[in-house]
This record gives sequence, C-alpha cells and structure tokens, in this order.
Amino acid sequence: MPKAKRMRGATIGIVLIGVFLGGGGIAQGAPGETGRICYTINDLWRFLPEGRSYVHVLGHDDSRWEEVNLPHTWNALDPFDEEPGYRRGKSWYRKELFLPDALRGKQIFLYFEGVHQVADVYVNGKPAGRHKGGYTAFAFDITDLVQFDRERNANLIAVRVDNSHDPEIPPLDIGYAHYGGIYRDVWLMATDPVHLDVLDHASPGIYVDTPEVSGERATVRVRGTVVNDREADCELQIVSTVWDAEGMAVARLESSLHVPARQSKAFTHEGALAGRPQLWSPEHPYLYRVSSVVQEAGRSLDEVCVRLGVRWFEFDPDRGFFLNGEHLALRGTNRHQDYWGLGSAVPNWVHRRDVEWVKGMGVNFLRLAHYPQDPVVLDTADELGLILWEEIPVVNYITVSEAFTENCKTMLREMIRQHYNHPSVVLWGIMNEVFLHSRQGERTYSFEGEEEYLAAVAEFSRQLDQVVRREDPARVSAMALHGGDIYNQSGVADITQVVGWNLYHGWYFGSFDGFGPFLDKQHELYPKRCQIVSEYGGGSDSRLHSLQPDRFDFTAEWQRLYHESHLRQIEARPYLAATAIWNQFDFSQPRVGESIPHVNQKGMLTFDRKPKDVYSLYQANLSREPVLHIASREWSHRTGTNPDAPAGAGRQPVEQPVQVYSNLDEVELFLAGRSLGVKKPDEVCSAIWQVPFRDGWNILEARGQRGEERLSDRVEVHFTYRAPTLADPSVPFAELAVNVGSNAQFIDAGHLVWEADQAYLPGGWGYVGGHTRQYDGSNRKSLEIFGTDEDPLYQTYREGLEAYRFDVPAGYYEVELRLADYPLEKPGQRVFHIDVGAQRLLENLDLVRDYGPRHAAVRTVRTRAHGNEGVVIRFERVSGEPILSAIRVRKLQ
Ligand code: GCB
Repeated sequence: MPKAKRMRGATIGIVLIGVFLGGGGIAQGAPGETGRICYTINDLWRFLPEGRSYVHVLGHDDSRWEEVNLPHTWNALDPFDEEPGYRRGKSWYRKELFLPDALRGKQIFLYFEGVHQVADVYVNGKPAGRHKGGYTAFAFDITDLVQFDRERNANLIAVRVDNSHDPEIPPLDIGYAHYGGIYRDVWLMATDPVHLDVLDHASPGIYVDTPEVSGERATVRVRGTVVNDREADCELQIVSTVWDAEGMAVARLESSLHVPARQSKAFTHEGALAGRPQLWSPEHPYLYRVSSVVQEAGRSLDEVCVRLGVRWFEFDPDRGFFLNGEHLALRGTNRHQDYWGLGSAVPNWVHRRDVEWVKGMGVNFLRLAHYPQDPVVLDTADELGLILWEEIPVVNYITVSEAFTENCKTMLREMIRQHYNHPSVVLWGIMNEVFLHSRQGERTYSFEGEEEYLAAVAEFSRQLDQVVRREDPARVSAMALHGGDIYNQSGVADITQVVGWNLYHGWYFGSFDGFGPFLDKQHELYPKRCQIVSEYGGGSDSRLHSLQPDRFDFTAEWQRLYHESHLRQIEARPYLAATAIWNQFDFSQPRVGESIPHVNQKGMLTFDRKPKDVYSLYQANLSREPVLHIASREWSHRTGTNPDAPAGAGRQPVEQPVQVYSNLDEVELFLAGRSLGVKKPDEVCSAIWQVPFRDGWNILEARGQRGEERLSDRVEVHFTYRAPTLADPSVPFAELAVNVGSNAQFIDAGHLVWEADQAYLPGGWGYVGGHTRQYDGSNRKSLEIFGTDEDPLYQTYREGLEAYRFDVPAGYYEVELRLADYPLEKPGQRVFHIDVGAQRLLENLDLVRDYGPRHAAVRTVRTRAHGNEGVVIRFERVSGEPILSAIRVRKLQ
C-alpha cells in the first residue's frame, strides 16, 4: 500500500529557523584574522535540488532557483518524515560575487568550513577544485578565475554538492543522517601574493606548540610555510609574537626567509615565554595569542593569529589522566552537531550554546563524535575549558581499497592540521566500532573466515595511527570499540595509544551491573592499555513515565536509574581515565528508531535542547555550582489509585515517589507548603520522598541552602485520583485511557494520561487474557508507526486477549480503540472481530490489509453500559491473534 508522505512536527524547526539571527565570530584557524581581508559570503545563494549539467556556466538563468542563506542543508526535514530514507544525491548552489577594487592584485581564496560531502566548485564557469569529505574545511585559490570588471557581470560561484553514498568516502553506513549541503560558513579571503600558506589542508597556516613545558617555564615553537606567488624572489622576516591575555608580549621569535619566485618555504622558530607560564586547564582555560607576521623591508605583508594554551598531559593505564602533572578524572559526554528542524545547518551561536550546555553540566571532557565539528565548537571548548576527543567519520566498517584509505588519511590530516592549535584537543580518534558491521555493511557478530578482512582493517588502522603520530606526536591517537572481543583477537585494540569502549549494558544487552565488571576484566587482561569509556547511555522520551521502569520503555525513570548506576560504577574505578555519556543531545538516526522515529533519544537534552532530568543528575554530581532539581518534572500529569480505599471514601491521597537531585547537604521537600521531611542526598546526589498526591494540582517545592545562598525548585503536578471501583459514586467516572501492553504512562499533547496496563480486577478495569508484546530495541531497528506521532502507544500491545473491561457505571460512553500491527507484513495473517458491548464494531479486521503494516488505526464508537455490565470490548480470533494497542473510555454527559 503506498504511503503518503507525512511530516512529523516539522513546524518546530521552521519556527526556530525564523529566530536564529546568526552570530558566532571568526573562528580560530578559519581565515579572518588580522593581516588579511576576509569575510563570510553566506548570504543570497541560489539553490537547485538537482544535479543537472551545465548550470554552473555564466548565462544560466537561476532566477527561479530557491534563494537560501548559508548554513543550508536540503535534508533538514526529510530524514524525519514517514517516507523511508531521505534525499541523497546532487544539488547546486550559485552565488554572484562582486569583488571590490581593493582586492585587485591580491591572492583570492574561497574557504569552505564544511560541505557535505563532495563539493565541485566552479568560478565563472571554470573548475576551481573538488573536495571530498563532509566534515573538514577546504580552500581553493581562485585568483586566476575572477575578474574585477563591474560593468560586466559579477563573478559567478557555482558549487555542486553531492551527498550520495560513496564507498570510497567515510562514513559508509552510519547511525545518523548524511545531511547534504553547504552547511557551514563560506569565506572570501584575500591575501598578499606573499602569504602564509592557505592551501595546506585549509589549516591556519601556522602550527604552534610547546616543546618544553612545566609549571615554571615553557618554550613556544611556531612552524609555518610562506608562499610566494610573485614572479620575483623575496627576502622576508617572519616575526611571531606571543601575547598574554592582557595583551602583553611574552615572547618574540624571528626568522629570515628567502623565498624564490612562485615557490614556498617552511620556517620554524622557537623560544621561551617570559616568566612562569599561565597553564591552560578546564578550571583555568587561560589563552595566549600567537601572531605570525610576514614582513618585507619592514612592511607587513600577511599575518595570521591563533590561540595558544600552555598545558601538558599524560594517560596512565592504572592511574588515569593527568593534566599539568595533576590527576584529573575526565568525566564527559559526546556531541552530534544536528538540531531538530535544522539538520546540520546550525548557526554558530547554537554550536556555541551547545558547548555551554556541555560545560554547564559540570563535565570536563567532550568527544566530538563521529566527525570533525564546526570551528566555533573548538574555539568554545578552548575558551570554556573542555578536553576534547575529535575523530574522523570511519564508522562500523571500511572499504578495503587504496582510495578509501587515502581519503581517510587526507581527512585525518585535514582535521589535525585545521585544529592543531586548539589546546582543548587531546585525543585524535581514527575510527568508531569498525567491527560492528561485516565488510558488506551488515550488522554481524562473527568474522569467521574473514581473516583477510581483519588483517586489512588492522593494516588500515595502523596507517591511520601513523598519520596521527607523525602529524602530532604531542597528542594521542584513539579509537572507539563496541563490546566485541574481535578487537582484541584481531590486534586492532592494540594499535592506538588509547582505546575507548562503547558499552550499553542495561540497554542493548544485559543489565547495568555488567558495565563495571566488563571494564575490570579488560583492565586485568590488558593492564598496559589505556582504556576509557567512549560511550554509554540509554534513551528516554519526556512523554513516558513509570513507577516500574524497564529497559526500552523510554521512560525518564529508566534513563535515570541507568545513569545513576553507571555513575556509581565509574566512581568505583579510579583507573578509568575518561568516560563519556552517549549522547549530550538527541540526534537523527534515520534507519533506527526509538519511541520517536528517526531520533536517537539517549541525550541529556532533547533534539531541540530541552534538558532532561539526567542533565541535572550529572550536574549535581559533577558541578561545583549548587544544584537542586525536582526530577520527572515533565510528568506533570499523573494518576493513581489507593487500592485499599473502601467504596464511598471519595478521592484519596496516593503516595508516589518524587526524586530530587541535589549536591546540597540537605534538602527539604514541601507539598502545598507542608514539609515532607529533610533528607541528605545519597552518593549520586539523589533523595526520594513518598509524596501523598491529592486529586487536582499539587505544588511541590524543594528547598536547600549552601552557605548564605538559599535555593529552591518548584513543580506543579496535576493528579487524577482513580477509585478502585470505577462505579464508586463518590469518585464520579469521567475518562480512562490505557497504554495497553505497557508498564509506562504516556502523556499526550493534550495532557491526557494513558495509564500503564493492568490485568482486569472486578469492579475496576484491565485486560482479560493474552500476553504483552513489548518494544525490543536491542536490534537497533526502527519501529516506526505510520500515521501518528504517538508511536509509543502502538509500539507495545496486548496480543491474544479475549476482552478489555471497564466496570463503569451505567450510562453512555465514547470508546476509542487504537491499533497497529507489527511484525506481520502480509494480509490474512491476523484477522479478528471486535465487539463493543452488544455491537459488532469491526468484522474481519485485517490491519495489514486495510492500513498496511505498522500503520496506526483509530476507531471511536459510542456505546451504552447497562446496569452493572460496564463497557466490555471483546476480541474474536479468525486467524492469528487479536491485538489491542491502546484504549480510551470517556463518559458522555
Ligand atoms: C554506538 C555508536 C553510536 C550509536 C550508539 C547508539 O555504539 O557508536 O553511533 O548512536 O551506539 O545509540 O546505538
């Protein structure tokens, strides 16, 4: 059955685009520092979502193309709609560029911060260059292609962008969207013909490090290359100055350089910083600036200015991580760059705010997974003080070919050279979970008979590792592994200087408690390896809550238990130099699905950056700032029963737990101004109260104090009391909705609580017969339900049931049935009748035939309950087993 293309909640993104006003600044390493003319050319591009030929030429009429500003992706929305996949292919961008006369005689470059993933750039119809790889910057010299004649047309920049799958370019198969487009800033840069190299892997042109460094003294070394694009030789002075944060020069280095015509020459100079260095650390992210000026006969021709953070570090397999000689437990998180409704086309201020969210959680470590990120991300990490792991996008498997290997090496070199001067970077990652898939790109658990492939992967890893060690001996190479032993068996785990484990005990497999023992075992077996945790996490959905949380129910409560357990296990293992949560933000995963299709929900914040409870859990544990947070705050509408209440007792208070995360010594919780007692948060900063919720609005307030500072947090919870006997006149029945087959309550957009399911008890309500079919996320496959955004209501169901009963008082009722069939795919496999009261509502219902597999079906009927018969929905099997996904009964007045 053909499926209509239905967008999911797309308006959110569109509204956000409207309010983003740009921001950010010129990033370190990007062009734009003093000595050069440099500005963004992000506005007024024309976009054509096709790969047509000959549209890059002058004279082609693009007036009907869409007008767009950069950053831009054509996949902001389509990975999230109900049509499988999203557009991967070619598109064109064109822009008219007027060059001011001031640029005559200069060397002109185009500098792209990131285009996904193959860019062919043309200027005035002629090719300027091609770049492969969607996450690193590149620059082209366009001096010979541009013209300054204003009478004629402006210069035409045309870029063909292709985000098709390419077996020679990483990433191959990934769990996140390959957003196509020019999705980062584009700059026009003009330099003197004699200039610091712009085309060296689009690096800033100088590389600064500290060959000798201690708390007492540091030497600074500056390396670079000067390019002479003149027709004559030149005699130059290169002057590098190190400035402290107050603008005082603390080192001056000088070299003379003879650069022959049309050639380039490298220089290195080194010298001591005056006085004791100010060291860079997460607590004290002190930044110097280093400028290198190219001078000729006292006249400055070019200048590049970058940052310098003076610091040194060490990883030890037993003792963990040391920064500037002091132990520092790296506690951190991972970040994907995309954002709900924007895809990868994220403005600089959002990148920056993301890093602030990370820092604000109290962590000091961030893995930029699984690819190099926007320059503003690295700048912000330097400024706020975060230790970074940055990596190239080799994910899940590789193509065994020279072209693939070379593309990966180039990408790695680009990443290292472009981000070399960022003190925040400590680890360069070369790959992630390379043995998750077979060489054919399928999820695999065995590499039997694949010795050749294993050897090829090992060789590939060695080559990449060598690139890191050669390019940047002062940092360490790293790779992330999934739990399989194949990394040990193949020797791959011994190649990089640090290995990170991506562990999902208590999520994809096993229980939480398996996490620590797994790491202990690895530590015991490989005592010389520096092993860290590069990923651990579990997903949640703010619409789902449970008093009995369970794996894959996506409740905030299960996610909290998961992280509390991991925090305890991590703290018990001092040898763990670093740990990183997967993930700081929910992100796209087009083919995998959780309770929100195409979204990975393991974030500490949602895809649109709303913090979840776990954000406060980490903040309370890691931050020095005082934290006081009432958890489950989105569980703003609750229901409950006092099963022991006698008939006629009216609405009773019902005790339910409320958890508070705090790093204060003591916290007092109040309900409607009445104290429920003072508690000391435990070792993961948690305290739980049993709160007697009353029918209606309940105002909860937590209060605490640190020194003179008083803190409080307040939430309002609406509680609906449900009498154990539905016909009890002292609690008149109004409405009851059930998330059938689930232990979790689902709160819909209208704040209706779809309660956790239960077996029928006379006088009350529930299912009769059957068994539960629950969502199983362990296979990482999507369970998208079509035709609805309320997927969780359908992802669990009761199968083989005889009836669903509500012993409601006599009267008229509206009954809403919700159904979606999976895993069946063919008509005829499951056919059944549904009777509501005496009425046959659905005869020979075959959901797959009538709606298609995994498609939501909703039926609302009116019925009458006579005497004390209640409302009974009966299911009669024809073939297969009947099912019910959710049900709602509402009394009609
Ligand atoms: C992993 C991958 C990451 C996935 C994550 C998950 O191990 O490295 O890319 O997103 O698991 O959530 O499944």
